[in-house]
Amino acid sequence: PRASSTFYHKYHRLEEIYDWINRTSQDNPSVVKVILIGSSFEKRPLYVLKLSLNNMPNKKAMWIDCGIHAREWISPAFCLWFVRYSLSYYQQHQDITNILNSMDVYVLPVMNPDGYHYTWTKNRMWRKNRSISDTSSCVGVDLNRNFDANWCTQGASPEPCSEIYCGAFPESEPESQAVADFLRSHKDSVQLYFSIHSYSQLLLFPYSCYLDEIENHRELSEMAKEAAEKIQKNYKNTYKHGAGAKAIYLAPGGSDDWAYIHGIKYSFTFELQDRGQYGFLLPPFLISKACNEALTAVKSIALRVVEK
Ligand code: ING
Ligand code: ZN
Repeated sequence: PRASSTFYHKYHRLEEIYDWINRTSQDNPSVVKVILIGSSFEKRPLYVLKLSLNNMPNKKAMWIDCGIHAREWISPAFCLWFVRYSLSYYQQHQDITNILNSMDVYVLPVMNPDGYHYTWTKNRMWRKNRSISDTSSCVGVDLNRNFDANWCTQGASPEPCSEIYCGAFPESEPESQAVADFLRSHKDSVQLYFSIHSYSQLLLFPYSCYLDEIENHRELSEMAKEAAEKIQKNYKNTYKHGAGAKAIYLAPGGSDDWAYIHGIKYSFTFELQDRGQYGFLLPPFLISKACNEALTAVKSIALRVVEK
């Protein structure tokens, strides 16, 4: 990419991320397409980058979304990091080459642009989107409680002032609806789903909305375990893994559970660095290590899916 590599070692305001999306597609016109999948409550565009590194027919695909929660700044930073890595190391490194030869990648760098903008201008610790309710003066829905997966049961709140407000109904929010619509319309190709959050260093998979184990629990658990072992070996950092409801807490309405129920059998939520020292305020000097850890896990799991 044209921008100096220090670009990827910093956090960026929303306008800079939109500029980066433009630049990245213009600089790589044969490989990167920008897809407008919808717009936010405040009418900001929701752009997905489609990376398609070769034109094999019937290619499968994976999806990565970042920035569901506004204050988790390392998450959009990871989406940018992942795209740069893919464009730089295709045909240079074996693993990413194999993955990109058999899968297209859809990357949504900021699912919650209104909230992200708000964390740069008004309140650094904002989590939800910025939708206005008819019944309360409190603002925002937790987009990771707004998907149609055992919606608004224990672990979410029907109260608009709550940080885990589930919204008026499933997919009430334009951001979650846009993602769900896109995945519904790409049901035949998308096999693998990742949602990137922080913090806690966890590699999670469904269910978060039920205590039951999913049908392929062992397989996803093995994949997550192997990914955590690679992070441990390469970066000397510990990530736990498990089904969301057991590893952390019951959390209905999450995007990975919805993706799984919708038919994407390989569905993960990663909680990146750290384990609480800086929390959401992860300093820029840790961006590269946090992103490389997550990249290791994404590659490890994607390779396993490609090998099927
Ligand atoms: N954690 C997630 C949250 O939305 C989660 C945990 C994962 C919930 C998967 C549901 C599904 O609470 C953070 N830090 O946001
Ligand atoms: Zn989150």
